[in-house]
Amino acid sequence: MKGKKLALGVSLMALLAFPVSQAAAQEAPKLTEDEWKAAKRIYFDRCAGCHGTLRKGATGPTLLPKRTKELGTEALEVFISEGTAGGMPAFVSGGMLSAQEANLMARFIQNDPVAPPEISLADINETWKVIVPVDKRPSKPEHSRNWQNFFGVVLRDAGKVVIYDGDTKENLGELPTGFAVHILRSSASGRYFYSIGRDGKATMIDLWSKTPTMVAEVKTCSEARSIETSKFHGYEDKLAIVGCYWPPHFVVIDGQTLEPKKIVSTRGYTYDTNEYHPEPRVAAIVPSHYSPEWVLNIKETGFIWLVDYSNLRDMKIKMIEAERFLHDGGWDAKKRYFMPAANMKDTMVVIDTKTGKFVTKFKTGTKPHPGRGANWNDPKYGPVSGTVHLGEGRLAVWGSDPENKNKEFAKNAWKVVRSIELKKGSGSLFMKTHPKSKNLWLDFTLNPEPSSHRSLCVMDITKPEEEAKCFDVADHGRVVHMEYNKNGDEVWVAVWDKAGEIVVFDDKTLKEKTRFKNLVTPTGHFNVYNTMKDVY
Ligand code: DHE
Repeated sequence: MKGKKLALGVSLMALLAFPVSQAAAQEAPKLTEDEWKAAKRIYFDRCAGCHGTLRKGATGPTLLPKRTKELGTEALEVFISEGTAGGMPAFVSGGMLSAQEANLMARFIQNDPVAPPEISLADINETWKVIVPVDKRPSKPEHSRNWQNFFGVVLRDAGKVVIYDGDTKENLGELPTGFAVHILRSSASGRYFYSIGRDGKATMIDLWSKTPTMVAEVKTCSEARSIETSKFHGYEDKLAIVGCYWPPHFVVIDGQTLEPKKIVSTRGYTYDTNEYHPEPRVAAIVPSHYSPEWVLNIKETGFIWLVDYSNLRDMKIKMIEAERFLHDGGWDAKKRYFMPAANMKDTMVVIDTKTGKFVTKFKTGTKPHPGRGANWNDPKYGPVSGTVHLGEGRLAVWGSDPENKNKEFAKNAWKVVRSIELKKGSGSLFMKTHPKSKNLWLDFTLNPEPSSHRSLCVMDITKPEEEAKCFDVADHGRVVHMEYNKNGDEVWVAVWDKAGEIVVFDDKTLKEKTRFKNLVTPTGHFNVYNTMKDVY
Protein backbone atom coordinates (compact mmCIF):
# COMPACT_ATOMS: atom_id res chain seq x y z
CA MET A 1 0.00 0.00 0.00
CA LYS A 2 2.73 2.45 1.06
CA GLY A 3 4.53 1.90 -2.25
CA LYS A 4 1.36 2.61 -4.19
CA LYS A 5 0.87 5.84 -2.29
CA LEU A 6 4.38 7.00 -3.10
CA ALA A 7 4.00 5.99 -6.73
CA LEU A 8 0.88 8.11 -6.98
CA GLY A 9 2.69 10.96 -5.21
CA VAL A 10 -0.29 13.35 -5.36
CA SER A 11 -3.06 14.31 -3.02
CA LEU A 12 -6.62 13.07 -3.40
CA MET A 13 -7.69 16.66 -3.94
CA ALA A 14 -5.23 17.14 -6.79
CA LEU A 15 -6.37 13.91 -8.42
CA LEU A 16 -9.99 14.91 -8.08
CA ALA A 17 -9.23 18.08 -10.02
CA PHE A 18 -8.09 16.09 -13.11
CA PRO A 19 -10.27 16.36 -16.20
CA VAL A 20 -12.82 13.58 -16.54
CA SER A 21 -12.19 11.15 -19.36
CA GLN A 22 -13.64 7.96 -20.76
CA ALA A 23 -13.51 6.36 -17.33
CA ALA A 24 -16.47 8.42 -16.20
CA ALA A 25 -18.69 6.75 -18.75
CA GLN A 26 -17.69 3.28 -17.54
CA GLU A 27 -19.97 1.21 -15.36
CA ALA A 28 -19.38 1.41 -11.63
CA PRO A 29 -18.31 -1.79 -9.83
CA LYS A 30 -21.28 -3.94 -8.82
CA LEU A 31 -21.99 -4.67 -5.15
CA THR A 32 -24.10 -7.46 -3.66
CA GLU A 33 -27.11 -6.54 -1.52
CA ASP A 34 -25.18 -7.35 1.68
CA GLU A 35 -22.23 -5.28 0.50
CA TRP A 36 -24.56 -2.32 -0.16
CA LYS A 37 -25.94 -2.54 3.33
CA ALA A 38 -22.50 -2.72 4.92
CA ALA A 39 -21.06 0.05 2.73
CA LYS A 40 -23.97 2.39 3.44
CA ARG A 41 -23.43 1.90 7.18
CA ILE A 42 -19.67 2.53 6.93
CA TYR A 43 -20.20 5.58 4.73
CA PHE A 44 -22.63 7.02 7.30
CA ASP A 45 -20.30 6.28 10.24
CA ARG A 46 -16.99 7.26 8.73
CA CYS A 47 -17.31 9.33 5.56
CA ALA A 48 -20.55 11.36 5.42
CA GLY A 49 -19.40 13.86 8.06
CA CYS A 50 -16.63 15.23 5.84
CA HIS A 51 -17.79 14.36 2.30
CA GLY A 52 -21.56 14.87 2.73
CA THR A 53 -24.45 12.39 2.50
CA LEU A 54 -24.84 13.21 -1.20
CA ARG A 55 -21.02 13.18 -1.56
CA LYS A 56 -20.87 16.76 -2.82
CA GLY A 57 -17.91 17.51 -0.50
CA ALA A 58 -17.29 19.89 2.42
CA THR A 59 -14.36 19.26 4.80
CA GLY A 60 -13.33 16.57 2.30
CA PRO A 61 -13.58 16.77 -1.53
CA THR A 62 -16.55 15.60 -3.63
CA LEU A 63 -16.84 11.86 -4.14
CA LEU A 64 -19.19 11.82 -7.11
CA PRO A 65 -18.90 8.94 -9.62
CA LYS A 66 -17.59 11.06 -12.49
CA ARG A 67 -14.46 11.69 -10.37
CA THR A 68 -14.24 8.46 -8.39
CA LYS A 69 -14.56 6.27 -11.52
CA GLU A 70 -11.73 8.28 -13.05
CA LEU A 71 -9.57 7.37 -10.06
CA GLY A 72 -10.62 3.72 -10.00
CA THR A 73 -10.77 1.16 -7.22
CA GLU A 74 -7.04 0.75 -6.66
CA ALA A 75 -6.20 4.44 -6.18
CA LEU A 76 -9.27 5.07 -4.02
CA GLU A 77 -8.32 2.11 -1.85
CA VAL A 78 -4.89 3.64 -1.24
CA PHE A 79 -6.37 6.97 -0.12
CA ILE A 80 -8.88 5.28 2.15
CA SER A 81 -6.20 3.02 3.64
CA GLU A 82 -3.38 5.52 4.07
CA GLY A 83 -5.13 8.91 4.36
CA THR A 84 -3.95 12.18 2.88
CA ALA A 85 -1.78 15.11 3.93
CA GLY A 86 -4.92 17.30 3.85
CA GLY A 87 -6.21 15.69 7.04
CA MET A 88 -8.10 12.56 5.88
CA PRO A 89 -7.39 9.82 8.44
CA ALA A 90 -5.56 6.62 7.41
CA PHE A 91 -8.54 4.33 7.89
CA VAL A 92 -6.74 0.98 7.49
CA SER A 93 -3.31 1.84 8.94
CA GLY A 94 -5.11 3.68 11.75
CA GLY A 95 -7.13 0.55 12.59
CA MET A 96 -10.56 2.05 11.84
CA LEU A 97 -11.37 -0.16 8.81
CA SER A 98 -10.11 -3.51 7.52
CA ALA A 99 -8.43 -3.80 4.11
CA GLN A 100 -11.59 -5.56 2.82
CA GLU A 101 -13.74 -2.69 4.03
CA ALA A 102 -11.46 -0.18 2.29
CA ASN A 103 -11.87 -2.14 -0.94
CA LEU A 104 -15.64 -2.24 -0.44
CA MET A 105 -15.78 1.54 0.10
CA ALA A 106 -13.57 2.19 -2.94
CA ARG A 107 -16.11 0.29 -5.05
CA PHE A 108 -19.16 1.78 -3.30
CA ILE A 109 -18.21 5.42 -3.95
CA GLN A 110 -17.97 4.81 -7.70
CA ASN A 111 -21.73 4.22 -7.69
CA ASP A 112 -24.32 7.00 -7.65
CA PRO A 113 -25.11 8.34 -4.14
CA VAL A 114 -28.52 7.42 -2.80
CA ALA A 115 -30.41 10.06 -0.84
CA PRO A 116 -31.81 8.78 2.47
CA PRO A 117 -35.53 9.48 3.05
CA GLU A 118 -36.91 12.89 4.06
CA ILE A 119 -38.42 13.27 7.54
CA SER A 120 -41.51 15.26 8.60
CA LEU A 121 -42.50 16.73 11.98
CA ALA A 122 -45.05 13.92 12.28
CA ASP A 123 -42.25 11.31 11.88
CA ILE A 124 -40.25 13.09 14.58
CA ASN A 125 -43.29 13.25 16.83
CA GLU A 126 -43.61 9.45 16.70
CA THR A 127 -40.15 9.07 18.24
CA TRP A 128 -40.77 11.54 21.09
CA LYS A 129 -40.88 10.07 24.61
CA VAL A 130 -41.21 11.82 27.95
CA ILE A 131 -39.71 9.39 30.45
CA VAL A 132 -40.20 11.55 33.57
CA PRO A 133 -42.97 14.17 33.20
CA VAL A 134 -42.13 17.71 34.31
CA ASP A 135 -44.43 17.59 37.37
CA LYS A 136 -42.72 14.38 38.58
CA ARG A 137 -39.27 16.02 38.58
CA PRO A 138 -37.76 17.58 41.73
CA SER A 139 -38.16 21.33 42.20
CA LYS A 140 -34.74 21.54 43.86
CA PRO A 141 -31.68 19.22 43.86
CA GLU A 142 -32.37 15.91 45.66
CA HIS A 143 -28.69 15.66 46.65
CA SER A 144 -26.14 17.96 48.25
CA ARG A 145 -23.49 17.51 45.56
CA ASN A 146 -21.81 20.43 43.78
CA TRP A 147 -23.77 19.62 40.60
CA GLN A 148 -22.42 22.64 38.68
CA ASN A 149 -19.08 20.81 38.73
CA PHE A 150 -20.48 17.58 37.25
CA PHE A 151 -18.94 16.32 34.02
CA GLY A 152 -20.80 14.48 31.26
CA VAL A 153 -18.47 12.15 29.34
CA VAL A 154 -19.52 10.72 25.96
CA LEU A 155 -18.81 6.98 25.60
CA ARG A 156 -19.21 7.10 21.84
CA ASP A 157 -19.36 3.45 20.74
CA ALA A 158 -21.06 2.24 23.94
CA GLY A 159 -23.99 4.58 23.16
CA LYS A 160 -23.79 6.04 26.68
CA VAL A 161 -23.02 9.19 28.60
CA VAL A 162 -21.42 8.79 32.03
CA ILE A 163 -21.83 11.51 34.65
CA TYR A 164 -18.97 12.17 37.09
CA ASP A 165 -18.97 14.30 40.22
CA GLY A 166 -16.05 16.63 39.44
CA ASP A 167 -15.38 17.25 43.16
CA THR A 168 -15.34 13.66 44.44
CA LYS A 169 -14.53 11.99 41.06
CA GLU A 170 -17.32 9.44 41.68
CA ASN A 171 -19.12 7.82 38.76
CA LEU A 172 -22.78 8.80 39.28
CA GLY A 173 -24.21 6.60 36.57
CA GLU A 174 -24.18 5.68 32.89
CA LEU A 175 -27.16 6.71 30.77
CA PRO A 176 -28.18 4.95 27.53
CA THR A 177 -28.24 8.05 25.32
CA GLY A 178 -27.94 6.09 22.03
CA PHE A 179 -25.60 5.70 19.12
CA ALA A 180 -22.44 7.86 18.90
CA VAL A 181 -23.38 10.91 20.91
CA HIS A 182 -21.46 13.81 19.42
CA ILE A 183 -21.79 16.61 21.97
CA LEU A 184 -23.54 17.63 25.18
CA ARG A 185 -24.84 21.11 25.88
CA SER A 186 -26.25 22.51 29.14
CA SER A 187 -29.50 24.37 29.70
CA ALA A 188 -29.15 27.99 30.84
CA SER A 189 -29.79 26.94 34.47
CA GLY A 190 -27.31 24.08 34.11
CA ARG A 191 -29.82 21.62 35.53
CA TYR A 192 -30.20 19.67 32.27
CA PHE A 193 -27.64 18.15 29.93
CA TYR A 194 -28.91 17.70 26.35
CA SER A 195 -27.12 15.13 24.15
CA ILE A 196 -27.20 14.79 20.38
CA GLY A 197 -26.24 11.56 18.62
CA ARG A 198 -24.77 11.20 15.17
CA ASP A 199 -28.10 9.49 14.35
CA GLY A 200 -30.11 12.61 15.27
CA LYS A 201 -31.40 11.32 18.61
CA ALA A 202 -31.59 13.99 21.31
CA THR A 203 -31.86 13.13 25.00
CA MET A 204 -32.23 15.17 28.16
CA ILE A 205 -30.56 14.33 31.48
CA ASP A 206 -31.77 15.80 34.79
CA LEU A 207 -28.88 16.45 37.18
CA TRP A 208 -31.13 17.41 40.12
CA SER A 209 -32.66 13.96 40.63
CA LYS A 210 -31.07 11.68 43.27
CA THR A 211 -28.90 10.16 40.55
CA PRO A 212 -28.70 11.63 37.01
CA THR A 213 -31.81 10.54 35.11
CA MET A 214 -32.79 10.56 31.45
CA VAL A 215 -36.11 12.42 31.36
CA ALA A 216 -36.96 12.66 27.63
CA GLU A 217 -35.79 11.67 24.15
CA VAL A 218 -36.66 12.40 20.51
CA LYS A 219 -35.11 11.50 17.14
CA THR A 220 -35.02 14.66 15.05
CA CYS A 221 -33.29 13.44 11.87
CA SER A 222 -31.09 10.64 10.55
CA GLU A 223 -27.79 12.52 10.96
CA ALA A 224 -26.90 15.39 13.29
CA ARG A 225 -23.97 16.98 15.11
CA SER A 226 -25.29 19.96 17.09
CA ILE A 227 -27.77 20.87 19.83
CA GLU A 228 -28.16 24.11 21.79
CA THR A 229 -30.55 25.68 24.30
CA SER A 230 -32.28 29.04 24.73
CA LYS A 231 -30.09 31.14 27.03
CA PHE A 232 -31.42 34.67 26.57
CA HIS A 233 -32.95 36.30 29.66
CA GLY A 234 -36.59 35.19 30.04
CA TYR A 235 -36.15 32.06 27.88
CA GLU A 236 -33.86 30.04 30.19
CA ASP A 237 -34.51 26.26 29.86
CA LYS A 238 -37.55 26.94 27.63
CA LEU A 239 -36.43 25.72 24.19
CA ALA A 240 -33.71 23.76 22.44
CA ILE A 241 -32.65 23.36 18.82
CA VAL A 242 -31.06 20.44 16.93
CA GLY A 243 -28.99 21.11 13.81
CA CYS A 244 -29.16 18.25 11.33
CA TYR A 245 -26.84 16.99 8.58
CA TRP A 246 -29.54 14.82 6.98
CA PRO A 247 -32.20 15.82 6.12
CA PRO A 248 -30.67 19.30 5.97
CA HIS A 249 -32.91 21.07 8.49
CA PHE A 250 -33.14 22.29 12.07
CA VAL A 251 -35.76 21.30 14.59
CA VAL A 252 -36.92 23.44 17.52
CA ILE A 253 -37.91 21.34 20.52
CA ASP A 254 -39.39 22.11 23.92
CA GLY A 255 -36.65 22.69 26.52
CA GLN A 256 -38.51 20.78 29.28
CA THR A 257 -39.96 17.82 27.37
CA LEU A 258 -38.19 17.73 23.96
CA GLU A 259 -41.58 17.90 22.21
CA PRO A 260 -40.87 18.77 18.55
CA LYS A 261 -42.26 22.24 17.79
CA LYS A 262 -41.00 23.35 14.41
CA ILE A 263 -38.91 22.04 11.52
CA VAL A 264 -37.18 24.33 9.02
CA SER A 265 -35.28 23.23 5.90
CA THR A 266 -31.87 24.77 5.21
CA ARG A 267 -31.87 23.91 1.48
CA GLY A 268 -31.11 26.90 -0.70
CA TYR A 269 -28.51 28.78 -2.71
CA THR A 270 -24.80 29.31 -2.06
CA TYR A 271 -24.08 32.81 -0.73
CA ASP A 272 -21.49 33.59 -3.42
CA THR A 273 -22.38 31.88 -6.70
CA ASN A 274 -26.12 31.58 -5.99
CA GLU A 275 -26.25 27.93 -7.05
CA TYR A 276 -28.79 25.55 -5.55
CA HIS A 277 -27.39 23.15 -2.95
CA PRO A 278 -29.51 20.12 -1.96
CA GLU A 279 -27.63 19.44 1.30
CA PRO A 280 -26.64 22.55 3.28
CA ARG A 281 -25.93 20.96 6.66
CA VAL A 282 -26.27 22.64 10.05
CA ALA A 283 -22.87 22.64 11.76
CA ALA A 284 -22.14 24.55 15.01
CA ILE A 285 -24.91 26.39 16.88
CA VAL A 286 -24.37 28.96 19.66
CA PRO A 287 -26.99 30.74 21.79
CA SER A 288 -27.02 34.54 21.54
CA HIS A 289 -26.66 36.47 24.80
CA TYR A 290 -27.93 39.70 23.17
CA SER A 291 -31.32 38.57 21.89
CA PRO A 292 -33.60 35.51 21.79
CA GLU A 293 -31.65 33.99 18.90
CA TRP A 294 -29.60 30.97 17.98
CA VAL A 295 -26.66 31.41 15.65
CA LEU A 296 -26.39 28.58 13.09
CA ASN A 297 -23.55 27.71 10.72
CA ILE A 298 -25.14 26.62 7.43
CA LYS A 299 -22.15 24.75 6.10
CA GLU A 300 -22.40 24.29 2.34
CA THR A 301 -24.18 27.51 1.36
CA GLY A 302 -21.92 29.63 3.59
CA PHE A 303 -24.59 31.56 5.50
CA ILE A 304 -24.80 32.20 9.22
CA TRP A 305 -28.45 32.19 10.22
CA LEU A 306 -29.75 34.14 13.20
CA VAL A 307 -32.88 32.22 14.19
CA ASP A 308 -35.23 34.25 16.39
CA TYR A 309 -37.02 31.91 18.81
CA SER A 310 -39.24 34.54 20.46
CA ASN A 311 -42.13 33.78 18.09
CA LEU A 312 -42.02 30.32 16.53
CA ARG A 313 -45.20 30.85 14.56
CA ASP A 314 -43.99 33.98 12.72
CA MET A 315 -40.33 33.02 12.94
CA LYS A 316 -37.70 35.52 11.79
CA ILE A 317 -34.48 34.19 10.28
CA LYS A 318 -31.69 36.55 9.30
CA MET A 319 -29.21 35.15 6.77
CA ILE A 320 -25.72 36.59 6.97
CA GLU A 321 -23.39 36.00 4.01
CA ALA A 322 -20.22 34.51 5.47
CA GLU A 323 -18.09 31.81 3.80
CA ARG A 324 -18.66 28.29 2.49
CA PHE A 325 -17.98 25.18 4.57
CA LEU A 326 -18.63 26.72 7.97
CA HIS A 327 -17.92 24.14 10.65
CA ASP A 328 -17.18 24.78 14.34
CA GLY A 329 -16.60 27.94 16.37
CA GLY A 330 -17.44 29.91 19.50
CA TRP A 331 -17.63 33.25 21.29
CA ASP A 332 -15.06 35.91 22.07
CA ALA A 333 -14.49 36.47 25.82
CA LYS A 334 -17.42 38.93 26.07
CA LYS A 335 -19.78 36.62 24.11
CA ARG A 336 -20.66 39.28 21.56
CA TYR A 337 -18.75 38.10 18.47
CA PHE A 338 -19.22 34.61 17.02
CA MET A 339 -16.07 33.29 15.30
CA PRO A 340 -16.65 30.15 13.20
CA ALA A 341 -14.14 28.36 10.95
CA ALA A 342 -14.81 27.83 7.25
CA ASN A 343 -12.30 25.03 7.31
CA MET A 344 -12.05 24.14 3.61
CA LYS A 345 -11.47 27.85 2.90
CA ASP A 346 -8.68 28.15 5.54
CA THR A 347 -10.69 31.05 6.92
CA MET A 348 -12.15 32.34 10.19
CA VAL A 349 -15.33 34.43 10.01
CA VAL A 350 -16.52 37.03 12.54
CA ILE A 351 -20.12 38.16 13.04
CA ASP A 352 -21.46 40.61 15.61
CA THR A 353 -24.52 39.26 17.45
CA LYS A 354 -25.26 42.70 18.97
CA THR A 355 -25.79 44.34 15.57
CA GLY A 356 -26.62 41.10 13.75
CA LYS A 357 -24.04 41.85 11.06
CA PHE A 358 -21.07 40.32 9.28
CA VAL A 359 -17.81 41.86 10.56
CA THR A 360 -14.97 40.28 8.61
CA LYS A 361 -13.17 37.09 7.60
CA PHE A 362 -9.46 36.28 7.47
CA LYS A 363 -7.10 33.39 6.65
CA THR A 364 -5.27 31.58 9.45
CA GLY A 365 -3.75 28.37 8.02
CA THR A 366 -4.74 25.04 6.47
CA LYS A 367 -8.17 23.92 7.75
CA PRO A 368 -8.70 25.80 11.01
CA HIS A 369 -10.54 23.70 13.63
CA PRO A 370 -11.07 25.72 16.83
CA GLY A 371 -13.76 23.58 18.49
CA ARG A 372 -15.48 26.27 20.56
CA GLY A 373 -12.13 28.12 20.53
CA ALA A 374 -10.23 29.78 23.37
CA ASN A 375 -9.94 33.37 24.63
CA TRP A 376 -7.11 34.84 26.72
CA ASN A 377 -5.01 37.97 27.32
CA ASP A 378 -1.79 38.16 25.39
CA PRO A 379 0.93 40.19 27.19
CA LYS A 380 1.69 42.17 24.02
CA TYR A 381 -1.56 42.15 22.02
CA GLY A 382 -4.29 42.20 24.72
CA PRO A 383 -7.50 40.15 24.48
CA VAL A 384 -7.03 37.47 21.81
CA SER A 385 -8.66 34.30 20.50
CA GLY A 386 -7.15 31.42 18.58
CA THR A 387 -7.48 28.30 16.51
CA VAL A 388 -5.51 25.15 15.83
CA HIS A 389 -5.54 23.49 12.40
CA LEU A 390 -6.30 20.08 10.90
CA GLY A 391 -4.06 20.52 7.90
CA GLU A 392 -0.90 21.95 9.51
CA GLY A 393 0.76 22.22 12.91
CA ARG A 394 -0.11 25.86 13.60
CA LEU A 395 -1.73 27.92 16.32
CA ALA A 396 -3.13 31.19 14.92
CA VAL A 397 -3.88 33.99 17.39
CA TRP A 398 -5.85 37.17 16.60
CA GLY A 399 -7.06 40.22 18.52
CA SER A 400 -10.74 39.91 19.47
CA ASP A 401 -11.76 43.00 21.41
CA PRO A 402 -12.44 45.95 19.06
CA GLU A 403 -14.06 47.92 21.93
CA ASN A 404 -11.07 47.58 24.28
CA LYS A 405 -10.25 50.82 26.13
CA ASN A 406 -6.59 50.39 25.20
CA LYS A 407 -6.62 51.62 21.58
CA GLU A 408 -3.51 49.59 20.73
CA PHE A 409 -5.30 46.38 21.79
CA ALA A 410 -8.53 47.40 20.02
CA LYS A 411 -6.57 47.92 16.77
CA ASN A 412 -5.50 44.25 16.81
CA ALA A 413 -9.09 43.05 16.42
CA TRP A 414 -9.43 40.45 13.66
CA LYS A 415 -5.70 40.62 12.77
CA VAL A 416 -3.56 37.51 13.14
CA VAL A 417 -0.96 38.71 15.67
CA ARG A 418 0.80 35.40 16.25
CA SER A 419 1.19 32.36 14.03
CA ILE A 420 2.97 29.72 16.07
CA GLU A 421 4.32 26.50 14.56
CA LEU A 422 3.45 23.47 16.66
CA LYS A 423 6.24 20.92 16.81
CA LYS A 424 3.86 17.95 17.19
CA GLY A 425 2.49 18.67 13.70
CA SER A 426 -0.99 18.76 12.15
CA GLY A 427 -4.27 17.04 13.01
CA SER A 428 -5.29 19.15 16.02
CA LEU A 429 -9.01 19.14 16.85
CA PHE A 430 -9.27 21.18 20.04
CA MET A 431 -7.63 23.80 22.25
CA LYS A 432 -8.73 25.01 25.66
CA THR A 433 -7.97 27.58 28.35
CA HIS A 434 -9.93 29.14 31.25
CA PRO A 435 -10.18 32.74 32.51
CA LYS A 436 -8.37 31.68 35.74
CA SER A 437 -5.61 29.74 33.97
CA LYS A 438 -2.35 30.77 32.33
CA ASN A 439 -2.25 27.62 30.22
CA LEU A 440 -3.49 26.79 26.73
CA TRP A 441 -3.91 23.04 26.09
CA LEU A 442 -3.67 21.63 22.55
CA ASP A 443 -4.40 18.13 21.18
CA PHE A 444 -3.19 16.41 17.96
CA THR A 445 -5.91 13.77 17.64
CA LEU A 446 -5.80 13.20 13.87
CA ASN A 447 -2.02 13.32 13.45
CA PRO A 448 -0.92 9.98 11.92
CA GLU A 449 2.04 9.60 14.35
CA PRO A 450 1.31 7.94 17.72
CA SER A 451 4.00 10.17 19.29
CA SER A 452 1.75 13.12 18.39
CA HIS A 453 -1.81 11.80 18.68
CA ARG A 454 -1.11 10.27 22.09
CA SER A 455 0.32 13.49 23.49
CA LEU A 456 -0.73 17.00 24.51
CA CYS A 457 1.07 20.34 24.43
CA VAL A 458 0.56 23.12 26.97
CA MET A 459 1.54 26.68 26.17
CA ASP A 460 2.10 29.32 28.86
CA ILE A 461 -0.06 32.18 27.53
CA THR A 462 1.80 34.71 29.69
CA LYS A 463 5.02 33.74 27.85
CA PRO A 464 3.87 33.05 24.27
CA GLU A 465 7.43 33.25 22.91
CA GLU A 466 8.42 30.19 24.97
CA GLU A 467 7.99 26.76 23.40
CA ALA A 468 4.97 24.75 24.57
CA LYS A 469 5.61 21.82 26.94
CA CYS A 470 4.54 18.53 25.33
CA PHE A 471 4.08 15.17 27.01
CA ASP A 472 2.62 11.71 26.37
CA VAL A 473 -0.75 11.02 27.95
CA ALA A 474 -1.21 7.34 27.05
CA ASP A 475 0.49 4.48 25.20
CA HIS A 476 -2.71 3.62 23.29
CA GLY A 477 -5.65 5.30 21.53
CA ARG A 478 -5.85 8.96 20.55
CA VAL A 479 -5.92 11.89 22.95
CA VAL A 480 -8.90 14.14 22.27
CA HIS A 481 -10.69 17.17 23.78
CA MET A 482 -9.84 19.07 26.94
CA GLU A 483 -12.28 20.52 29.48
CA TYR A 484 -11.67 22.54 32.66
CA ASN A 485 -13.50 22.00 35.92
CA LYS A 486 -15.65 24.81 37.35
CA ASN A 487 -12.77 26.34 39.36
CA GLY A 488 -10.48 26.37 36.36
CA ASP A 489 -7.68 24.48 38.15
CA GLU A 490 -8.08 20.98 36.63
CA VAL A 491 -8.14 19.76 33.03
CA TRP A 492 -9.95 16.58 31.92
CA VAL A 493 -8.66 14.85 28.77
CA ALA A 494 -9.98 11.77 26.91
CA VAL A 495 -7.96 8.85 25.56
CA TRP A 496 -10.19 7.71 22.71
CA ASP A 497 -9.87 3.92 22.52
CA LYS A 498 -11.95 0.75 22.98
CA ALA A 499 -10.40 0.53 26.45
CA GLY A 500 -10.24 4.29 26.82
CA GLU A 501 -9.53 6.65 29.68
CA ILE A 502 -10.26 10.06 31.13
CA VAL A 503 -7.12 11.60 32.59
CA VAL A 504 -7.41 14.50 35.04
CA PHE A 505 -4.46 16.93 35.24
CA ASP A 506 -3.65 19.64 37.75
CA ASP A 507 -3.58 22.77 35.59
CA LYS A 508 -0.79 24.48 37.59
CA THR A 509 1.70 21.63 37.94
CA LEU A 510 0.61 19.66 34.81
CA LYS A 511 0.80 16.57 37.07
CA GLU A 512 -1.72 13.77 36.65
CA LYS A 513 -4.29 13.71 39.51
CA THR A 514 -6.34 10.69 38.56
CA ARG A 515 -7.24 8.40 35.67
CA PHE A 516 -10.57 6.64 35.00
CA LYS A 517 -9.83 3.45 33.07
CA ASN A 518 -11.70 0.97 30.85
CA LEU A 519 -14.15 3.43 29.41
CA VAL A 520 -15.51 2.47 25.98
CA THR A 521 -14.35 5.15 23.51
CA PRO A 522 -14.60 8.34 25.58
CA THR A 523 -14.59 11.41 23.29
CA GLY A 524 -16.15 14.77 24.25
CA HIS A 525 -16.60 15.63 27.94
CA PHE A 526 -18.40 18.67 29.27
CA ASN A 527 -18.34 20.50 32.59
CA VAL A 528 -21.79 21.78 33.60
CA TYR A 529 -20.77 25.27 34.73
CA ASN A 530 -18.41 26.01 31.82
CA THR A 531 -20.93 24.69 29.29
CA MET A 532 -23.92 26.58 30.72
CA LYS A 533 -21.94 29.85 30.91
CA ASP A 534 -20.02 29.33 27.62
CA VAL A 535 -16.66 29.66 29.39
CA TYR A 536 -13.65 28.90 27.17
FE1 DHE B 1 -17.21 16.74 15.83
C1 DHE B 1 -18.09 19.45 17.76
C2 DHE B 1 -19.03 17.97 13.26
C3 DHE B 1 -15.81 14.41 13.76
C4 DHE B 1 -15.90 15.16 18.53
N1 DHE B 1 -18.34 18.41 15.56
C5 DHE B 1 -18.56 19.41 16.48
C6 DHE B 1 -19.39 20.43 15.87
C7 DHE B 1 -19.66 20.00 14.60
C8 DHE B 1 -18.99 18.74 14.41
C9 DHE B 1 -20.50 20.71 13.56
C10 DHE B 1 -19.85 21.72 16.53
C11 DHE B 1 -21.08 21.49 17.35
C12 DHE B 1 -21.56 22.77 18.03
O1 DHE B 1 -20.74 23.48 18.61
O2 DHE B 1 -22.76 23.05 17.97
N2 DHE B 1 -17.35 16.29 13.84
C13 DHE B 1 -18.17 16.92 12.98
C14 DHE B 1 -18.04 16.33 11.66
O3 DHE B 1 -18.75 16.61 10.65
C15 DHE B 1 -16.86 15.46 11.69
C16 DHE B 1 -15.69 16.23 11.06
C17 DHE B 1 -16.94 14.19 10.90
C18 DHE B 1 -18.00 13.23 11.29
O4 DHE B 1 -18.20 12.26 10.58
O5 DHE B 1 -18.67 13.44 12.31
C19 DHE B 1 -16.65 15.32 13.20
N3 DHE B 1 -16.05 15.05 16.10
C20 DHE B 1 -15.61 14.25 15.13
C21 DHE B 1 -14.88 13.13 15.67
O6 DHE B 1 -14.37 12.19 15.00
C22 DHE B 1 -14.83 13.31 17.14
C23 DHE B 1 -13.38 13.53 17.59
C24 DHE B 1 -15.40 12.10 17.91
C25 DHE B 1 -16.81 11.77 17.57
O7 DHE B 1 -17.63 11.88 18.47
O8 DHE B 1 -17.12 11.44 16.44
C26 DHE B 1 -15.65 14.58 17.30
N4 DHE B 1 -17.01 17.23 17.78
C27 DHE B 1 -16.47 16.42 18.73
C28 DHE B 1 -16.55 17.09 20.02
C29 DHE B 1 -17.17 18.33 19.81
C30 DHE B 1 -17.45 18.39 18.39
C31 DHE B 1 -16.03 16.54 21.33
C32 DHE B 1 -17.51 19.40 20.85
C33 DHE B 1 -16.36 20.31 21.13
C34 DHE B 1 -16.69 21.32 22.19
O9 DHE B 1 -15.82 21.58 23.04
O10 DHE B 1 -17.78 21.87 22.19
